[in-house]
Amino acid sequence: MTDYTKMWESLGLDIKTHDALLAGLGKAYTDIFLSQKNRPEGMKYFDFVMSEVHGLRIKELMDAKEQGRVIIGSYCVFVPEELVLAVDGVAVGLCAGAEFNFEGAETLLPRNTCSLIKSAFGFKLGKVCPYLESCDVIVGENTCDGKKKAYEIMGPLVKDLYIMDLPQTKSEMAKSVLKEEYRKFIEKLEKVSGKKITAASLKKAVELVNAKRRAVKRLAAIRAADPAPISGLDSLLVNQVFFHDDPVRFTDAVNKLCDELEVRVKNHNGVFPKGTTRVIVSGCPMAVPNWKLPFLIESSNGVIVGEESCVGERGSRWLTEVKGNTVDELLDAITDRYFNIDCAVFTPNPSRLEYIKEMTKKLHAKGVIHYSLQFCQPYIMESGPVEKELEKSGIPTLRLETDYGMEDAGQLKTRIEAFGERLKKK
Ligand code: BJ8
Repeated sequence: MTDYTKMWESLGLDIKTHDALLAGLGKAYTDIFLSQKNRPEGMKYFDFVMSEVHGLRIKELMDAKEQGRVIIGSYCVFVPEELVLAVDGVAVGLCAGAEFNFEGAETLLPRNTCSLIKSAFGFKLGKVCPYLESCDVIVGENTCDGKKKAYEIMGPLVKDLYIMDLPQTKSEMAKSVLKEEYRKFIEKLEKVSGKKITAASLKKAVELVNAKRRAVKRLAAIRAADPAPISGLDSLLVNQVFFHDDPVRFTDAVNKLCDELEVRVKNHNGVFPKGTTRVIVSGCPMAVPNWKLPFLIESSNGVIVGEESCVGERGSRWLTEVKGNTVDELLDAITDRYFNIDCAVFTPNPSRLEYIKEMTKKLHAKGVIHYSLQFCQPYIMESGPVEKELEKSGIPTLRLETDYGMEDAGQLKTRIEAFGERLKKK
């Protein structure tokens, strides 16, 4: 095994704490992922990516930097990867899914902040995230109030925090605000990279990201089969790796996995028996290594067949139409694409509810588990009306609120099992 200690030291990581974090991550991965039965062969690639997530991939980022490419980190699917690729940059997702150094985070943030934000701060203050430390620019997008205010506090802690303002309604004026923000982001990218975006470079980037999204859409569609050819845990992992891996290599690996899964479907070869209770998980994004809820569901005789989440279909279901011959025309197409994203920070947000219903139908799910992180106002607030409407449409719904800790695991499991009993009678 390659020793990356020197590279991590050069990034200013706290080696002892980082070693402990990697050991914990490796154990959790073995217990949760490698213990699954009859996994697709194609998941070996993702096992490898995870085993090298702080190693080889970071080395690739360092090599890219040496070649003069910029590394742009972000915390939200509203930050267009296409624009980063169009200056030959590398885009990396920075959301963190582990309860790490929350005591440190709470010296700067209120206790009642969601785990996703606390985790980002815990990783920064604990000096354990090589992605964060590799970034030339970190984009902080103004979405929920928690993130907005947290970025004000994060600013002095990082090298270059770029704030992107986002609209919160779906009016025409809001769309023009989004386009203007993306235009300003282009200016920033051109400045830090020293490269100009052209229609050709932007078109190429759009096609590259479309290919990546097409591959995960293909995976999402295959999951309509019963028996399920892949677990929800493994599918989530693919969607998490989406934010870290090289886009071309990732697309290729997902398509290979899909080839295998299509054969499985033909042969009625599943990871769970036919007729296993099928659910959709909807709500807050689950960043690596947040596998808590899927693990609880799939170890309670259920299978997750779709994620209505930014680490899932909300983040990838729309493609960008490749139309236009100028940067401005292509930017219109990009804005159109991103403006569809139905994050709960938008008001009103009816398309999200409609899509949960659509997913439930097309993936033959029996019910929906709505997942909110504690203190996440947008998703907790939206979960009440979502539950009411889904139940009215005959879709049983379980609303869960949790965090990254394991203290409530037993209680959650009991509720999930009771919900499973309800679904069996449906
Ligand atoms: S587009 S969901 S990635 S903002 S969990 S930090 S909302 S308090 S993550 Fe998100 Fe973009 Fe929307 Fe998607 Fe705030 Fe809630 Fe915390 Fe959240």
